[in-house]
Amino acid sequence: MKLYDGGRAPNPRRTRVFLAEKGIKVPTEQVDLGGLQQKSEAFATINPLMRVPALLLDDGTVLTESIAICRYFEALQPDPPLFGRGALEGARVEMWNRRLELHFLFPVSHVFRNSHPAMKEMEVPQVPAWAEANKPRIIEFITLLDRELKDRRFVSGDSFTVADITGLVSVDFMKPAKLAVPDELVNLKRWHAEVSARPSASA
Ligand SMILES: N[C@@H](CCC(=O)N[C@@H](CS)C(=O)NCC(=O)O)C(=O)O
Repeated sequence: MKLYDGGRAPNPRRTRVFLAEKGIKVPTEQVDLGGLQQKSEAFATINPLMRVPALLLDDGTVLTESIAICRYFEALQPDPPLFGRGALEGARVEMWNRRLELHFLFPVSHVFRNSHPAMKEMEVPQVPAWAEANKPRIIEFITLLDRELKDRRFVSGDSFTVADITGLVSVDFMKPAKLAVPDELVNLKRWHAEVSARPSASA
């Protein structure tokens, strides 16, 4: 088994944090995104979408999409449960993870990819107006998230789940996108401080 990883990029980081929470170690190979190694012929045969993470299994099967990879490991090692326990909890985790992806991680990614000079060769064409259009959407969503976190410890309930991992990488990805969490979002800041202090956060 081999995990194709991508340094500080948010999606490979989601998988690494997930594995660290589970205490699972997987041999990894770094794909140099800055050097556009993901677009090489060799990597395109592993993932034709030319993105990381990608997990190569011993029988040659390749899994891509960070959450699909996380689900694979969840099934192999259910403890600690990071996709919830039972029908309702599982659905709530899925709901919050999707909400965070669609309304937080992806918009922050759009801002970064469409405004940062270092992304010129990866995001073709760069559309600065799309970066600008996403900024108020991010603030609107994290304001909602802040209200939700007023009454609970983690994103989807009382337990740390994959939705917290998506939230953690999204908040941290705001920095290179030159975005900041407004000071008044105190519940979001409290939650971020707590999840950042987990040993897995540095994975
Ligand atoms: N939906 C995919 C997204 C994968 C993705 O976009 N990965 C980025 C790094 S965060 C990438 O490989 N970018 C390379 C590129 O755009 O050329 C997932 O969840 O894994």
